[in-house]
Amino acid sequence: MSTAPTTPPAAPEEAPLLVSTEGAVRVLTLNRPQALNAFTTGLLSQLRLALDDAAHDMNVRAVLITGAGRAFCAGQDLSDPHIKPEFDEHAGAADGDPARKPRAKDIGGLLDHYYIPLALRLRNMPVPTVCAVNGVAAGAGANFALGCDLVLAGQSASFLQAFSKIGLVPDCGGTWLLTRLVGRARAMHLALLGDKLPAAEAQAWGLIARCVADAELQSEAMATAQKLAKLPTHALVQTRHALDASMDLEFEDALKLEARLQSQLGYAHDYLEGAAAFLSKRAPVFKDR
Ligand code: T3D
Repeated sequence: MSTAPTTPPAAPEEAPLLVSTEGAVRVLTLNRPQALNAFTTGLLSQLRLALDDAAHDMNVRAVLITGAGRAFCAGQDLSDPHIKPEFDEHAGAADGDPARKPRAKDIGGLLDHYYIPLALRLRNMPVPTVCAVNGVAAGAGANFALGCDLVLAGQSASFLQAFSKIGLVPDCGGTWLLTRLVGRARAMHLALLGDKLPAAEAQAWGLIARCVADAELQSEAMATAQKLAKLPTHALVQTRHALDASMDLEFEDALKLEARLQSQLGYAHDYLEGAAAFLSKRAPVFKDR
């Protein structure tokens, strides 16, 4: 008796996100190198859960995000069935045939459901975040990177607002981040043309903190994250809050916000520890989160 041939099960895709810990630094590595680490809904969900987990783990004092392979992230995976346009069936209509009409999908819904919670989760992390951009960062991949507190990029990395080339506007916080980081003229240049901005120019423009040699990127980024992890975490996070808020405040209101934050921080363990350690010429041990 013969049995019908069976199709071997497809090899499961490797974990799209790798999570590890070095000391007090949680490392998240986007891991879809065959698609330049493009975001699928699965990867977006895992990333958000991993950030939630880092936020709630009191042993974590900094998060480092990077990509596997030659790219950091090519933005939304345009072949993801959740967003790929479907085509109305039409007898004889082939690819390129004007009779073959794409059926619209709700991209805004995808943003509401996946990207907005992720971007907010990243921006409101209770610990500092570092991004090591190891190659091209495009579309939402670029803006996710730029949403981190400190962005380092390897010399061969580049940033591109790929949206205009496919008929969209910058998302994942791009409109807000770009204007604040590089000003309107350069934000418009990046957003309208969608050209690659090499890492060295990105540093010169003030888009990122540092461009380093490719071979040194991961060690530099880890050293930066470890350094942040030893600093007073809560004060760092309040610094992020004050700097972001300052863009929309009058000078006097910024002064008042600073005073209010110092009032809170001045009663906290880390300030008392920092001042005491300075006066007794020893290294401080910060604890607040
Ligand atoms: O629905 C929505 O769109 C809403 C969400 C929007 C947020 C967004 O992020 S929109 C922007 C989406 N991203 C892009 O438009 C970027 C598309 N990719 C590129 O422009 C180029 O790939 C890069 C400039 C990033 C890199 O170019 P290059 O020459 O180094 O690599 P490549 O040959 O173009 O790509 C290598 C492979 O990755 C290739 O697959 P293959 O041919 O080897 O099997 C390519 O198809 C794949 N890939 C690259 N980007 C994406 C992708 N696959 C799916 N989605 C991608 N975004």
